[in-house]
Amino acid sequence: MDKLFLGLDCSTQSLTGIIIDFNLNTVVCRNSINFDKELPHYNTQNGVVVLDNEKVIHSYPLMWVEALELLFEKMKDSEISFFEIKAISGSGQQHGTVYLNSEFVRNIEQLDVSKTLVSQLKNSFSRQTSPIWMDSSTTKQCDEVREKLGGLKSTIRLLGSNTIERFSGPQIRKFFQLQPELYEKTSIIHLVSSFMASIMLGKSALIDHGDGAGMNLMNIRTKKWDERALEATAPNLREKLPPLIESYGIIGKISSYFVEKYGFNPDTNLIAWSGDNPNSLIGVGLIEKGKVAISLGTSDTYFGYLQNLFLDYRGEGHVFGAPTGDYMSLICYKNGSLARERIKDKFNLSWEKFSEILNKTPHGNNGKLMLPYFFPETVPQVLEPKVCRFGFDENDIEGNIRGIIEAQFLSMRLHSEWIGEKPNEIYATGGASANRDILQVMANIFNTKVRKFEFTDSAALGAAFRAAKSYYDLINKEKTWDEIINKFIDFKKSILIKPNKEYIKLYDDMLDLYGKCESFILKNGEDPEIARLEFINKYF
Ligand code: XUL
Repeated sequence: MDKLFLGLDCSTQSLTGIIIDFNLNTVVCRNSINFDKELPHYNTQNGVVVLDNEKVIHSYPLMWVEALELLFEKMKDSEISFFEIKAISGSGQQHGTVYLNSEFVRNIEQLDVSKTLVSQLKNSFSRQTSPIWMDSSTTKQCDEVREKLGGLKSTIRLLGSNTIERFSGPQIRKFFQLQPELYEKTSIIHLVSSFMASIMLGKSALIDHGDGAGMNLMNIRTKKWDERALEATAPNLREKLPPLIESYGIIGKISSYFVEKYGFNPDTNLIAWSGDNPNSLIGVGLIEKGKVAISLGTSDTYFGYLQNLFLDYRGEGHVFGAPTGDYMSLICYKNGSLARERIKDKFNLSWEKFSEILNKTPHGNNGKLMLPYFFPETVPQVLEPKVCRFGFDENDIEGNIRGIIEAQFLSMRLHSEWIGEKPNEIYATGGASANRDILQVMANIFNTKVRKFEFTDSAALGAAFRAAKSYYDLINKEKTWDEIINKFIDFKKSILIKPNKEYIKLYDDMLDLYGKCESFILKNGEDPEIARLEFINKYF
């Protein structure tokens, strides 16, 4: 019976696995490993370690491997037989790079089932830690590469994005510049997604067009490694990078290690892994224009499906490959859930209490506005963290709670304008999308309906959908994306949150004001105080 598919998601804070059943049209098994809690010996905080200074943020690839073993140990105790799984795909936090030595491929090819993965892979790294998407330490390298590629516009035209601190290319360049001997000893550089795929495959896996586009190394039109970008980044880089493949490409059969150890079927197909955002695009069923998704996770992202290539020449937005073979647009905020948690924790609140206060506070926050850069931000670019408050201070509970939530959505509305037409519906996903009160603020600020699904694991679900799609194509029982999505995403069971029309004008004006605050702090623009007082007079 061709019915079970596994989707894995190696995210910043956890590794999640879900199995979907095509007969029952539902998720039949879900498990997750939280890195901080379940692998405390790595000493991570929110899945990461801060090295040298707060701009240098890494994680441990060996921790992800250990989490994989732990996850399968947990999942195999469920009633579902791994043997029935027909295909597997996965998702990884984007941009993070894993540096492997010449032992790696031999090690994964010859895994001994009587030993753990960790014990057999620990000598495979030329660098023990992986810089991840939260790292903001490569401004110098970004400038160097951009200049070599002919400046902002030509870089974006070539790669689909400006050179960005967290993207893999500038990170690779920094490693080459600071530790040239270790760079030299690196045989393969993987992304989080292709690294995890390699372990399950028992061979070095390919990088898909979705995640490949987040490296500042892939030509966004030809979807091939770009010679100029490779050369501008580091010497002999092409030899160290795996080839690229379509996101729906089959990369091989599962490694015998997993067959023997956990009872998978040796015929199980592995589909290329991709980044968490491309996976989420399909995981929320976004394959048409006019709708966008907002994922509220460790990072907050705003993304949409693009049938044709469309670029942001201001350099804040990105274009990646989509699982369908087309494109997707995205903007990413580093100040996502960790920034919301800063406020919640400062006042020692539960999420329920946080919501209660949010609901009590008036729309427009009595004219109190926040620029919430608790961490370096990418949209807009802010390299030194700073939190700016207009009309209140850090001890004002109500001001801070509504301040951060309104700031996050005002900023998204302001900075997503390049994507074009206003969306007619927003799909909400990610952990914090479970909070209906936050979604109501989102709906009001965008003046758009927000749809909240039962399921928040959109990246893992998207990976399982991708596994199913490629498998059915392979056995000539093609299913359309719509068929797959409609089987598992029950629009009738989703909740539709409507914008409150009463606040349309207020938030249009507040958007303007927010833009003025941003330009005052970041671009030496005019002091927004008079405009803020006018706003207060008008609405409060
Ligand atoms: C996207 C980005 C983050 C990571 C982590 O560009 O950096 O969303 O994928 O989730």
